[in-house]
Amino acid sequence: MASGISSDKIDLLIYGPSKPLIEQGFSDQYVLHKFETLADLERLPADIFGRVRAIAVTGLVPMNASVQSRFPKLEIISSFGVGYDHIDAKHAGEHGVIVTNTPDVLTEEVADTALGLLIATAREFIKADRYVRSGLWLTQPYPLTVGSLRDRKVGMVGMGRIGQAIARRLDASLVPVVYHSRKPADGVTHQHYPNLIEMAKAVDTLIVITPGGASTANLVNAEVMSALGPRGIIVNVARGSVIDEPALIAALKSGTILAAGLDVFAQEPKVPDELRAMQNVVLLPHVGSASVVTRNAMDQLVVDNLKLWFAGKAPLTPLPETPVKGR
Ligand code: NAP
Ligand code: 8YV
Repeated sequence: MASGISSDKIDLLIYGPSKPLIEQGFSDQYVLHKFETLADLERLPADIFGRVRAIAVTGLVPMNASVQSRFPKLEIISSFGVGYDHIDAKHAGEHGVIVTNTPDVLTEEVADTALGLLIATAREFIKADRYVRSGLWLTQPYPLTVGSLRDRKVGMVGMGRIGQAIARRLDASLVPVVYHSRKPADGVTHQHYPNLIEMAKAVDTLIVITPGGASTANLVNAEVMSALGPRGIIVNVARGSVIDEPALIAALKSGTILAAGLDVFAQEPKVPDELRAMQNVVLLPHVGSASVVTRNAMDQLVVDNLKLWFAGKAPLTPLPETPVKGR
């Protein structure tokens, strides 16, 4: 994309997967530089590092302290997605750089995905679809599923924006819900468990919807899976890092838990062969928010946050780690 003399124009780096709506969202007041990977970033002409004032991060590419510190004039990072475990927000805050994300506009879509994934896992929809396609239905009916929502109690791991939207869907489906988070969520009447193991003992289903990053790494571990027990179903729409993936594979193999529905993995897009070979898992390629309508809304929010900043106004969705002052 364009580079060269930018004088009074705003140099904006678009970093990550191609996103036409974001790339087309800026007037000729902006000079756009586009790079998809960290390796591409290394090939950026040296003079551009000193000119970039804004970075639009369009995917889960690393935006750590060492990448940020390459841009001495950086004012704002506008990131696509609500999760920001790929961005060192603390470093940005300490260096006066604002970081924005895209909360709320994807909440209902991700909640739909979580409920769909839970039902598909419990009622074996993907396996049953394969049964029809293979012609086996002509020989005998599909076996009754051991899993059902009718006799389940769900423990939400995380009860923020998306967790609450999932809980509303479960309430409507008459499925009892409790939750674990570090502190009780404002305005939520479901029972709160400060201790995840205690909650796992009290339920048979976990839906994981916390942020990723250090504070939640391997939060759902072998001990939690044992506490959940042999009827246990785990749905993860958070980040792969929140579940101890080798422990999950072992628990699924040994019957320590029944099944899992996973939208996210530890080393995306690599999914362990062992998981891919299992019949008691439903595997999605990180599509929680991935509809045209929701992704368009996320793209638009990335653009709006940047434009507001350069119009001298406060962006709509700054992170708590980088509060906007004086606008
Ligand atoms: P949110 O409103 O900030 O909610 C986060 C919830 O997690 C809160 O209840 C929070 O409560 C809890 N939490 C945070 N750290 C925790 C910890 N260490 N232990 C236990 N609970 C913890 O965020 P959101 O908008 O619901 O989004 C949640 C996450 O979903 C995102 O960060 C992202 O990783 C993931 N996501 C995935 C997809 C997808 O495509 N699969 C799409 C969107 C989002 P406390 O602070 O009280 O602990
Ligand atoms: C995106 C997500 O798929 O918002 C999030 O946290 O995980 C998803 O909506 C992800 O950000 C990809 O860039």
